Amino acid sequence: MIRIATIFALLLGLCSTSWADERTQKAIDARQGLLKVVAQYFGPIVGMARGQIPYDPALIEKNAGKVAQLAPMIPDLFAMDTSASGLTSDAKAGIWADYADFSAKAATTTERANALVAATAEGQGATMKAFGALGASCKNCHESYRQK
Ligand code: ASC
Repeated sequence: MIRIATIFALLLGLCSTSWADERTQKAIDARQGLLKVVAQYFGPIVGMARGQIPYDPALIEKNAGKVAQLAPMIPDLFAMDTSASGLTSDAKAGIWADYADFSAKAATTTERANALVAATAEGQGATMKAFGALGASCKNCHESYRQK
């Protein structure tokens, strides 16, 4: 009887370990997916800034609006500290050491995405200036919190 109980306890331990890993991997997948969606909306504006695709302020307004909706989800999806999991990710542990700063950086991105939406009414110069500020907020957070 004791041996069977021991085996059950071991199996339960194995199951709960893999259950925890699965939950952690899902959190990592979700936040990586979110940032990929952000990049999908961001990408065409990069193309316009580089002159690779025609300037289209209506599309910038739409896409920047989507980024403004998505950016507040960044702190939500990084709420779980996965730094001790051993699972592969580019997220630096500093995110959870200073989650308030991480969240503030995401909030700056939201503000700047909204500013870009507004700037599309003011011409190409103002739009591209606002886009530069938005890109700088992405870069600023990546430099602090994303592994090279
Ligand atoms: C992107 C992308 C980033 C940002 C950053 C802006 O399209 O994938 O990480 O823009 O390069 O500075």
